[in-house]
Amino acid sequence: MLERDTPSPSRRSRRGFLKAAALGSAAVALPALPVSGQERAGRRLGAGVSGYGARSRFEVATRRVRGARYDQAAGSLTPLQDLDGAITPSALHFERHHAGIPDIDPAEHRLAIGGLVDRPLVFTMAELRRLPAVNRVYFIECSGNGRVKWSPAQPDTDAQGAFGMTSCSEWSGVPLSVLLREAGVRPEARWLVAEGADACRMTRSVPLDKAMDDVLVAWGQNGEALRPAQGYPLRLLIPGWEGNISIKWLRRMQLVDRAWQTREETSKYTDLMPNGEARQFTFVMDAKSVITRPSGGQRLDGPGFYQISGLAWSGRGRVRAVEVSTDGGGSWVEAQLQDPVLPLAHTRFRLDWRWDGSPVTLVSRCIDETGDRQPTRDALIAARGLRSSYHNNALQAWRIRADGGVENVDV
Ligand SMILES: Nc1nc2c(c(=O)[nH]1)N[C@H]1C(S)=C(S)[C@@H](COP(=O)(O)O)O[C@H]1N2
Ligand SMILES: [Mo]
Repeated sequence: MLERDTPSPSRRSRRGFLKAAALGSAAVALPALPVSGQERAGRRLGAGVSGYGARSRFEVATRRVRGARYDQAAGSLTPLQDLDGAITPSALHFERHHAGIPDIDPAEHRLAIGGLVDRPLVFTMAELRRLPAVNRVYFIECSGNGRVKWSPAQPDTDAQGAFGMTSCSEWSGVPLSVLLREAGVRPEARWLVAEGADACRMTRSVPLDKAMDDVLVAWGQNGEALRPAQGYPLRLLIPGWEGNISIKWLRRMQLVDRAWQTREETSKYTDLMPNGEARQFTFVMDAKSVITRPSGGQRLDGPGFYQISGLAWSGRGRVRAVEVSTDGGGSWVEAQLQDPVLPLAHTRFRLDWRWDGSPVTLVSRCIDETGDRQPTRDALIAARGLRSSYHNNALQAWRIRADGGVENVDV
């Protein structure tokens, strides 16, 4: 597989890398394979087909539940360290609910639009699905993602524990602007207030210019219906902004002249600054990145070739570059970005690397298309103080010990 007839220059150097790393064992002609458990059992027909697929029983990546499993205000974290590519499998999309997951029959669900509009409207799911739909790949990230970085690094924190409150899916739905044009927004309207159908009736105010821009009213996730945890049958998807504003189980939207100052906009989801004042409506998620391989809790199998790989994203648009340091931030090299690099979506980066077996500290740094770049933890704390728990996008570093173990450190 590694040998090619006409190697391109990059292939040639890759091959050199692997040769030097002596990956795999040498064999002459057709290598004999070790006898597997399946072979020992004798050659038998495999399993048949099924109506809805399940992964291999050997695959074990799971969401990690924060708090008690049956706590309805709990959250669960995407196992970023176990994923490939940029899309999060729906079954592993992180969850954050404030009052549990409601059980909604789509045949009974309605979406109402009212307030400062010419024509108040009520849609059934079937009516919504007749409208001009689009697919868009977007991440959703809780503004509390990276919260652990306000405290000094704990060695045993892994990528999931530190950054698992972000996931990226292909969403299907209708642009909110289509619905708003249908309703006819009155000139006095400045904000849109969206309400969920869960027990807490989660409610957030959305500025009208964002509502008319790239917001989706989504029913699809990765080609099928939304998962109940993601808002089945209907959610708001407000790309690039803190996850809390993407109201799940969406049932009502009102056009209003000012923000409603809901609980989620006053006591929660505000950032207390060093001077004691709180920042409000800090919507945009800043540029972030995390190396997922190698990352905390993993172990390198001795010196040699490894591909450093991770995810980067920004609520301001596309990722322009990801820089990786293997010396704790002393020097940086640019990683390769995996196509397609989409705005407001997770972007996978990769860097071919050889570990010489000595202790090293790996760091990644995201620079987005607006030039916004991740700060060091010290720089972030100097600007923001230590009194907020949201919106921490400080650099993440992993220390590789001489024994190959990987642990969480600050740089
Ligand atoms: N109706 C409703 N919408 C909600 C929430 C909720 O509890 N109820 N949680 C919010 C929060 S805090 C986040 S981070 C995102 C999480 O979306 P997810 O669970 O699909 O990952 O949904 C937001 N929308
Ligand atoms: Mo959140």
